[in-house]
Amino acid sequence: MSLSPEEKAKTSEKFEKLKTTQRPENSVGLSSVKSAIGQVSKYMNPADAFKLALKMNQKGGFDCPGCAWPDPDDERSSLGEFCENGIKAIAEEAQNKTIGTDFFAKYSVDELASWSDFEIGKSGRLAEPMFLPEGATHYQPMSWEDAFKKVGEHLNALDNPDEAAFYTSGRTTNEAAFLYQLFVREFGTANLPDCSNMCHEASGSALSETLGIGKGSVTLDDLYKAEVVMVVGQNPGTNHPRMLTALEKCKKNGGKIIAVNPLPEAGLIKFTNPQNPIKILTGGTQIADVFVPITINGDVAFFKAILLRLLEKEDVRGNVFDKAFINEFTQGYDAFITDLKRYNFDDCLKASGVSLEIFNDVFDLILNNDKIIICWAMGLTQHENAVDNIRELVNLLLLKGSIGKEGAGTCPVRGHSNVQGDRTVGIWESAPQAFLDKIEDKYGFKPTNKHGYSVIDAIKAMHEKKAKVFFGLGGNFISAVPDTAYSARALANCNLTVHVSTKLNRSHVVTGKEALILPCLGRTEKDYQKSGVQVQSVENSMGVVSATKGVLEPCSSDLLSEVAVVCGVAHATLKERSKINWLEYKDDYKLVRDDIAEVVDGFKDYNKKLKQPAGFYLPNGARNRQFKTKTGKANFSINKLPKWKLKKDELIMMTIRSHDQFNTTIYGLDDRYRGVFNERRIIFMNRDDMKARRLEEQQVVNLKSEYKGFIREANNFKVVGYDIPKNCCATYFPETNVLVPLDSFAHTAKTPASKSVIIRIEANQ
Ligand SMILES: Nc1nc2c(c(=O)[nH]1)N[C@H]1C(S)=C(S)[C@@H](COP(=O)(O)OP(=O)(O)OC[C@H]3O[C@@H](n4cnc5c(=O)[nH]c(N)nc54)[C@H](O)[C@@H]3O)O[C@H]1N2
Ligand SMILES: Nc1nc2c(c(=O)[nH]1)N[C@H]1C(S)=C(S)[C@@H](COP(=O)(O)OP(=O)(O)OC[C@H]3O[C@@H](n4cnc5c(=O)[nH]c(N)nc54)[C@H](O)[C@@H]3O)O[C@H]1N2
Ligand SMILES: [Mo]
Repeated sequence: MSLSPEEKAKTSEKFEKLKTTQRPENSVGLSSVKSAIGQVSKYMNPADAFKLALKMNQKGGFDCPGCAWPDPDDERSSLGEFCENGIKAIAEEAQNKTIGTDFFAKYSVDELASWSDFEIGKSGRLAEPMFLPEGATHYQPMSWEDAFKKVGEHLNALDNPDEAAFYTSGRTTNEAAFLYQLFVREFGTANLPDCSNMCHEASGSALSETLGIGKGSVTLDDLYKAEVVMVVGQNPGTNHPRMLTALEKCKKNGGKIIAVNPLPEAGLIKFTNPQNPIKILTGGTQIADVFVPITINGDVAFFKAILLRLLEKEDVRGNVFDKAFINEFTQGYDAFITDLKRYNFDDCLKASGVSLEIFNDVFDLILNNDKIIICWAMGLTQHENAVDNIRELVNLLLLKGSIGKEGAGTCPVRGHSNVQGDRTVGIWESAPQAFLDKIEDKYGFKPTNKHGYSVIDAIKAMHEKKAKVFFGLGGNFISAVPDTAYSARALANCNLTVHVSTKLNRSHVVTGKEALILPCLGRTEKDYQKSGVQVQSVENSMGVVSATKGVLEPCSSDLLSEVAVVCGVAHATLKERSKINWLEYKDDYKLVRDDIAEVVDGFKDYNKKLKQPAGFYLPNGARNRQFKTKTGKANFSINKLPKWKLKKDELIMMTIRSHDQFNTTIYGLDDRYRGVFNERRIIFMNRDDMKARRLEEQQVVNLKSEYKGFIREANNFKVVGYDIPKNCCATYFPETNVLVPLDSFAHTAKTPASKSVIIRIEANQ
C-alpha cells in the first residue's frame, strides 16, 4: 500500500535521545570552530575544505550560500569571513557523496518518505536527472533532453498558462532568476511564488508603502556608527553570525544594543569573535545592553508604548521629535498623532509583557539618541499583523528623524543569500507596471499585468486543481510552507511537479502524478560553459551586488547550472513561438547581465561594475531621503493594537530555527546555544505554564491548533522548561508547520503567521 501525500509530507515522529543542559551564555568562540570542523570533516576531504574556507566571502571567491548578511567593503579577515553556520552550509553542499540511478532503484519513494529530514539530507548530492512516472514506486533516470521535453509537453498541454506555478527559493543567482522570470512571463503567466512570500514579504509591503522602497536603508558602515541598534525578532547568533561582528564594532564605537525577543538568544547575550583568539580565551563581549523579554506578538504594543511616552515628552519639552525632518520629508503626522492619543500607555505596556523597569531602560536610549537603527527578521514578519509591526517601527524612526542619515535607518535582515536579488531582477508575482513595460520594450512580447499567485495562492490553486504543474527552482516547498497536510494534497493534485535541486529533500517525495528531479550545480562549484568558467552575481541584505564564482570541481558531470536548466526548459517549451534566443544565454552569462542592465534600474554597466572587487551598491532612495511613495514623502501610518486573546489552556507558539539547520535542511540534532542536544521534537515552555498543566521535563505531549473551527495536530514532542515568557512556547520549523493554518497570514503581504500559532497541549499517556 502506498503512503498518502499527507503521510509522506509528515516529519518522522521518532524520538532520538534528548539531553538538555544549562543554556550557555557565550556564543560562537572555540566551540563553534570545533563544531564547524566536525561538520566539514563528515563530508569533505580536508584539501577541499581548506580551499573553500579561503575563498568564502572573499573578493574574487564565492558568496556563502548561507545567509544574506553583507561582507565588509574593505578589510576582510584572511581566514575567510568565518562563520560556523556558513561553513556548515558549504559543507552540506560541497560533499563528495552523490546519489543517482542506484540509490533511487534501491529506495522507493515511500521508503524515502519514512526517513527523517536529517536522514534525507545526509543521503548526498543529487547527481543525475530522475523521473517518477505515474503510479511508479521508484524514480528512474532520464536524459536532460527528455526531461526538458517532458516539462515542455506538460506546460503546453495546459488550457491556460495560469495553470502553472513557478516557485523560486532565494539561493538562485541574479542571472538564473532574471531568465527564469523572463521565461515565465513569455510563457504567459505571473505565477511566481517565492520563498520571500514566507519570509520578508511583510517588510517589503510595509517599507514600500511608508518609505518607497521594499529594502532596508542602512549600510554596514551605518551599523558601526549607530548610537542605538535595536535587534527585534531576530536570532543573529545562529542565523546571521557575522552580524555579531558588526554589532561588536558598533559597541566599540560607543553604540548601545537593545535585543527585543521572547528568548534570551545566546549570541545577543554574549559573543566571542572566532577570528580573535584572545577573546576566545578570555570570554566574549556582552552584546545586548538591554534585553527585552517581550511576549510573542507583543511588538506593536511595545512600540506604541514607546511612541506614547515620546509624545508625552515632546508635549513637555518640544525638542524630542525631529520637526524639521517631519515637516520637510513626511506625510500623515497629524492623523498619526491623533490616532496614537487614543491609546493608553499602561494598556500597551501590559500587552507587550515587558516590565516598566526594562521599558524605561529602552526608553532612555531612544529618547536621548537619534542615530537609531532597527534590525529585524522573522520574529516581526510572520504574524497576521506583521505589516503593522514594521510600519510601527518606521513611525518611531520617522518621529526621531532616524532615517536617511549616517548611523540611522531600517535594517530588515534577509534570509537566503540572494532572496533580495531575486526580487530585484523580477521574481515577483505582482511586479510593477514600469518593469513589465521595460520587458515589453526589450523583448517584444506583452507580459501579463494580472497579479500572479504568491505561495499561499499557489497552494490553494493546486488544491482546487486550478494549477496543475508545479516547478520549483531550488527550495523545499512542502517542508517550507504552512499547513503541511493541506499543501501535500495540493501538490499531489498536480499533473507534474518539478524540482531543480542540489540535495534530496521531502518535496521530491510529495509529488504530483509525475515528477522530475533536475540536479544542478551549487554555489561552490565551477560552472563551465562554452565561453569558460562563469561568474554569477548576488545582492546582499544591504543592496550590494557582487560576483560569485565556484572554486570546486562539480560533484557530478551530469549537473547543469540553474541558468542552463532555465534555458533548456524555456527552449523546449516555447520553441519557435519565442522571441528570445534561449540557448545563447547559457554559453555566456555576460549576455544575461547585458539584458538585466537594460531592463532593471540600477544595473547600468553591470558587467563592468561587477569587476569591482567588493561589488556595487544599488540605488536606494530612502538612504538619501528620497521617498518614492505614492505621496512622494515618507508616510506615517496608523496601526491598530492587535486584538488576539488566548483562551484558557491556550498558548501562543512561534516556530523557530535551531542552531543546526538551514531552513528545512537539518545539519544535526543539536541546538547548542539553547542547551538542547540530540532532539528536534521538543517544545520550549515557561516553567509556570508546565506546572499549571502538571507537565514534567521531557514529558511527551501532543499539540493541537484550532483555527476557525478546524483542528490541526502534531504529535510526540518532549517538553523542555525554558526562559520564555508565560503563555508563550516555541517549537522548531518544519516539524510543526502542520499546525500553521494556511488562512492565517499577514494582511497585505500574505506572509504565513508562523510565529503566532495558537495551540493547546495534551499529555500523551
Ligand atoms: N544557520 C542558519 N542561518 C539562516 C537560516 C537558517 O535556517 N539557519 N535561515 C535563513 C533565512 S531564510 C532567514 S529568513 C533568516 C531567519 O532568521 P531569524 O528571523 O533570526 O530566524 P528564526 O529562527 O525564525 O528566529 C526568529 C527570532 O524571532 C524571535 N521571535 C519570535 N516571535 C517573536 C515576536 O513575536 N516578537 C519578537 N520580538 N521576537 C520574536 C524568536 O525568539 C527568534 O529569536 O535566517 C537566515 N539564515
Ligand atoms: N513554520 C515556519 N515555516 C517557515 C519559516 C519559519 O520560520 N517557520 N520560515 C520561512 C522562510 S523565512 C523561508 S525563506 C522558507 C524557506 O523555504 P525554501 O527556500 O523553499 O527552503 P530551503 O530549506 O531553504 O530549501 C532547501 C533546498 O534547496 C535546495 N538547494 C540548496 N541550494 C541550492 C542551489 O544552489 N540551487 C538549487 N536549485 N537548489 C538548491 C536543496 O535541494 C535543499 O533541499 O521557509 C519558510 N517556512
Ligand atoms: Mo527566509
